[in-house]
Amino acid sequence: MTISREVQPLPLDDEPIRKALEDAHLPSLLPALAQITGDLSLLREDLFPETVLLTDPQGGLSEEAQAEARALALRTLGEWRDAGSVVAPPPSLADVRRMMDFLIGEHVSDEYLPLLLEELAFADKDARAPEWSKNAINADRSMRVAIVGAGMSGILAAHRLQQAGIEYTVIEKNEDVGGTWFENTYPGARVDSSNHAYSYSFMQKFDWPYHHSPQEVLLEYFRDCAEAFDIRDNIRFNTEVIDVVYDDERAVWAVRVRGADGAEETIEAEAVISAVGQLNRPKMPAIEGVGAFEGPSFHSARWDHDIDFAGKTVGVIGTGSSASQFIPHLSDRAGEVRIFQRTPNWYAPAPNYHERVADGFLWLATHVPTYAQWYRFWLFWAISDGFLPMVEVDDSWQPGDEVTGKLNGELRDLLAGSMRNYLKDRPDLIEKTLPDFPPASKRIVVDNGTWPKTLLKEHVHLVTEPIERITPRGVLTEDGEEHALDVLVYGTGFQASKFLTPMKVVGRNGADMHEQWDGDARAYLGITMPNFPNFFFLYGPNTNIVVNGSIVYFSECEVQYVLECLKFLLESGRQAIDCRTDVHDAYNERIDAGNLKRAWGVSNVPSWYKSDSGRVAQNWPFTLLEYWQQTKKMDPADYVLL
Ligand code: N01
Repeated sequence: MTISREVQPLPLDDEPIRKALEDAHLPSLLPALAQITGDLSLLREDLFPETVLLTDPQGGLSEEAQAEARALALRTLGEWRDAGSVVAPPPSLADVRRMMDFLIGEHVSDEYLPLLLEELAFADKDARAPEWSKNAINADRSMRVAIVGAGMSGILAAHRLQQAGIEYTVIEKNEDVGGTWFENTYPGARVDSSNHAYSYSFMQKFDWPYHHSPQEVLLEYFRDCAEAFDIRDNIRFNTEVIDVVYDDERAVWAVRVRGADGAEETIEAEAVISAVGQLNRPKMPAIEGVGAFEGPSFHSARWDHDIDFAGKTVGVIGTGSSASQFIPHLSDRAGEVRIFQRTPNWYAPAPNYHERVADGFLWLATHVPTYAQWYRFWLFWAISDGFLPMVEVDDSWQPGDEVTGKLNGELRDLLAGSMRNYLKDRPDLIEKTLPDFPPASKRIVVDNGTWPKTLLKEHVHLVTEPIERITPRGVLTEDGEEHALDVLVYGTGFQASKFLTPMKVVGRNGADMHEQWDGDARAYLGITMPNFPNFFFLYGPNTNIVVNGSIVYFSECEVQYVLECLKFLLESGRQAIDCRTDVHDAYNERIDAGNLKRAWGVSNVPSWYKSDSGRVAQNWPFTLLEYWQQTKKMDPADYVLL
């Protein structure tokens, strides 16, 4: 078990404290000190952060103010230790809000307070754990749940069901938990949101080694969670779901599965939770000749670790988030790299992208109670709803405009300035890499300069000529050049809008899920859809977040809602709930209108955010707060009760 949530006692010697404070994130540290001592006078006006920006983590504090804050922290920690290291009683709501206001340098709006308290998850209290149990409500009722997938969302759902005493089986096609973190083992794979936010609110890890940890660390975290939650025995590994069919008479789902030995079996369940993720099934490009290449070729999510790239000419199709992570690594090994880029990307600077967490920060996170949680809160704020206006579409926007509004223009200037700076001696590369579409039209790739630096290497070639076809020898571009390759890697993404592919799901009265969607997946709250009673999606349609927040947060909201639905079934004695069509349609109209006010909605740039029809099927266009509010409680009036 590597999830350290233990806080060690402070040493008697002040020196290690003084040393650690050099790496302190001061805006988070002072509220932590105020909390453990109960002394709110530590939140001094002269030490108030002015901004919440990832690029300015000390909140704009001057060097003198930072030194003053460190001295204050050293004194406070020493006195607190000498008085017995007794953590003050939990702060009042008013005091918590003062600490929050301090940390972000502005007034936290009242409506955010309950949400943020959940996210902070102080005092080992899991604020989102169900406070009820199945047997206490209805011990006789059969309530079996089948969860499809043991990735981040599936593990979470299993944990919550277990807490509520509900019987469940997780069906996982892989041999282990972890989902995307199990499958994507390409070199350079790491989480591009900050770790301290990309983790369960109730299972925060205080000792992340990196700000953006590599794949193996994330996989270990999710393995450890599965272990700690004691859910592994309920997971059927190496087992794939073939189809899921609803029995109208009995209100029971039949989940047909195939094990590793090819044997099929049917599992019955009163409810099904799909936790299969959006970015799971690799997408091969619609290019003539895919499969014709005679050398080794593979998709980034199926990395071939047996290949020795030394001295080889490697071609890569795609420049999305995956390719932007593995190409720099390939360029360190291969003799030559040819990158085939169809559309350029915007790159967001993340200065600590490859940095280890500084020793002092780590020390404080594991020695000062609540410091790690306050840092998570700071991140939550820095990367969440405050960022949304930057991708808003102003009324003045016209198709073809390079920005969607004033703030989007400022974002564009920032991102373009960073790229121009790196490539200042190569106008040809600036020309090829700077997009002519608004930032956030498709996913912004996170980077700390590694990408442009890779492009500057002599043996790396960025090919922007469109691909005509793939040949036995390599890639033929439309200018007639055949790029001879030894290895071809497809960094071409996933079948994101084909939700639940290739599973077949048949609901009430024989309704087929994929036929009902007709290539355009929709759901109510991204969780339920008409004709599929007691069938719930996690990370379903329109629940992907583009700029604001961590997807773990969304899964926590979704699972909370699903649990509310199950509780309703137990309490009401109803067999099933089926989403009302009018509720579902009205909801989706609002979502569609919302997405048309965002850069990704109005832009015609290709991206996995859209289904084949061009509708944004993936993204949530509103605030995190709104999703939290909508999923907190289930309203029976939204459902046909069966
Ligand atoms: O896939 P993508 P990805 N001809 O779909 C190109 C998450 N993720 O695997 O832009 C030529 O973004 C395509 O070109 P274009 C993250 O959410 C997270 O990189 O469509 N090119 C594009 O360049 C991310 O957004 C992390 O014109 C073709 C590329 O292939 C999502 O996964 C790390 C083509 C596909 O890019 C998917 O990222 C990695 C064709 N026919 C990924 N078809 C984290 O750190 C496609 N392309 C958590």
